[in-house]
Amino acid sequence: MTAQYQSHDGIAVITLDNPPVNGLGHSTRVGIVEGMTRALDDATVKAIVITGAGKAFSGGADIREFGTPKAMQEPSLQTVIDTIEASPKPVVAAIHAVAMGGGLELALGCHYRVTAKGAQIALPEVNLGLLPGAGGTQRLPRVIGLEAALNMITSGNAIPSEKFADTKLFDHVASDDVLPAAVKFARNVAAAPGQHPQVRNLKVQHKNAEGYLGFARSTLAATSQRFPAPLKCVDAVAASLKPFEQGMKDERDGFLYLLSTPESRALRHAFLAGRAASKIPDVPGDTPTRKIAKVAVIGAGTMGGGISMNFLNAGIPVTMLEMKSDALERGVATIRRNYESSAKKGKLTQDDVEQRMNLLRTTLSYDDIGDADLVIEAVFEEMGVKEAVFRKLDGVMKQGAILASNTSTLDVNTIASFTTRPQDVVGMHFFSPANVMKLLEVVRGEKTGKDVLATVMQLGKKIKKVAVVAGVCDGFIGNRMLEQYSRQAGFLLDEGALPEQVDRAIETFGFAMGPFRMIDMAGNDIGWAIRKRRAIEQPEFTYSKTGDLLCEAGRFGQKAGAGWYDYEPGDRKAYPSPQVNEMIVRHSKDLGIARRKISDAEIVERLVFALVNEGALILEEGIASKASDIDMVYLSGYGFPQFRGGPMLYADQFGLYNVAQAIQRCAKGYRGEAWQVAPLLQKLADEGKGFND
Ligand code: T1G
Repeated sequence: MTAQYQSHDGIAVITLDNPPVNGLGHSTRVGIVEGMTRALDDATVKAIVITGAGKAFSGGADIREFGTPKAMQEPSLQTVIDTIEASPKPVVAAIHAVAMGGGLELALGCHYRVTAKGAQIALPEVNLGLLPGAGGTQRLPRVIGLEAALNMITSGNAIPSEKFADTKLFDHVASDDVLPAAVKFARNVAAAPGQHPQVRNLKVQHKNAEGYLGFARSTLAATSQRFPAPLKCVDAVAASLKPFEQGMKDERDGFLYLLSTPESRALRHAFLAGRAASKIPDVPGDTPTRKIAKVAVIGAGTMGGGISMNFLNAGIPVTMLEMKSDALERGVATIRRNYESSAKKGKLTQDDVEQRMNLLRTTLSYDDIGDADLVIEAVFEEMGVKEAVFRKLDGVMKQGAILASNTSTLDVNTIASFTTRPQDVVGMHFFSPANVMKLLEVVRGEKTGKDVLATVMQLGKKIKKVAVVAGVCDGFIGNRMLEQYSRQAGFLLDEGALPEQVDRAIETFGFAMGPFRMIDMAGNDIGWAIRKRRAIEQPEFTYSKTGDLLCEAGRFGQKAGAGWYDYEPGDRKAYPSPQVNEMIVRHSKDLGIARRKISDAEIVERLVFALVNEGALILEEGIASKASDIDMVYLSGYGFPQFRGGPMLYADQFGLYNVAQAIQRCAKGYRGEAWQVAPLLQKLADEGKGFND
């Protein structure tokens, strides 16, 4: 049972005990009801305290249970809360650390609430595409008011409990251990005469509820087009103005509606996927990690500077090494400029800026970095340069230092072979701008030590990155899939589409930026270099020639003032280019292709399923250990729409049978050789399964 029962000297204590965060899964719900029954049957028990073991009072309903029969199996959370609220003996919630979602709703069903100072409370269901479904939208407005409740519920933000010390949400704020304080409080109220308060009997007062709710709706409508939950939250909170039972019914209807939406499935998947990413199948969770107290970064350019900032932000000292002092000065100046601009926006104080800059050291000599615990090289992307750096590092770095490469395309096993310590070598692929982008691909070499992986994954969390382990292959996970996506984007131009149509179609699907606007921003010469390399190494890898024609015309993108689109000086807006579109149409003619009208649906299908099919190959080859890791790569590093949960989850929701059918149709079309259904995709489709099952 994941809820314990004790009673002592007239006070029963029910302790939620379902690590890691006392999720209110079925067994915990059973434990609470059984505890309540024992307490009510025991005449010596005068009052009941509910508390949580470990690091939380409760993190809410068990997200892992959603979509399984247990989620709705009685006693439901609603039943548990009704049992508590109807108790003739007073029930006191003793809250510490975290009371979120269903956990806070459980406390709201109690007659009294005692909280420890600093405990974080929240109704974050909206972040999962849901609304509080166990009375939170009805009880919270009754204790803290309509506006404060609506803000908490639609933002999902965690708030220190003492902020509500003067409201009916809390009856007492304990300055130290909350359980003894709650037991003492329970003993006092047990002795008090009369009915114990029930939140449901309070009334919601607001001088202009309709006006306020209308304003809230229009504000939220502007920012939540692709997410149905926020507006449903407003509807549920609005129902708190009705009689309680009616309001509870409205809340239930809204919750059940949202539970079945693809957006909620996507957001719940992303929540669990984000936490699963740090679990590496063959690396035990208790693998000892190395202490990372000092970091060295080789290279003070855009990447080196951005990488350094991640560690400075986390309070870890960095020594940045360059070959020339003017490059170092430029690098330091850029870092300071970035911090100053954050300070101007109020994101940092001036003290924060100075504190971080004071953690930064620079040097021109490798001799100064030998005592760093981790060194990350961000030098020119050429194997010869990497070799020189790693041979040098092998000679100067202390034993036990981790030697990391920020390479985005080169073979980490080859890089490791330049050292006498391949077990200490790992890839840490940051994405530009490295101090902003959340994704960090941790590239595992054949000989990379398990403790090195465990250390880097733990460090990734500390520097607030989404760290995902990738095996060694060309492009790791993200870029390898992106190459297939880009190939299809080019082929669509050959066949009849234009850049602005392709971009608009995929941006309507939800991508932050379409392929042509994106490559114009990154630089068309990057793809050009890859295609030239492919032409030598893998001539069977064909591409549309339009990208080469563009580069031959010097149209490298925004940085050249012209790319797939035209750009005006000082204006980042992409204007469709008549010159480029004529070039595309002329190229189709040269190929003898009769251009055809291509639907937006086909554009989306070809681009997204190109990602999915390559993702299936990546899974098969073990480059990614789970489909949810691939989803995290695309959600956190490539602008895949959050409300769709990542390419692999999107394919699951589309149905892998249908995905396979679509790919087979593409294989019969132009450049069909690019389309072979990945064996794993076909296998799962045949079995009626999904990647994330
Ligand atoms: N259900 C299941 N597992 C959960 C969980 C939950 N609610 N919350 C956390 N975990 C797991 C998480 O996957 C990870 O697992 C471990 O706990 C530590 O999490 C009816 C319907 C509570 C602030 O949205 O915000 O109630 O990787 O790394 O940084 O109205 O977890 O160790 O295997 O995040 O200390 C609403 C979500 C649910 C809260 C702790 N509740 N959780 O943060 O640890 S819906 C939430 C959090 C609901 C009702 C509705 C945070 C935390 P593993 P962690 P942390």
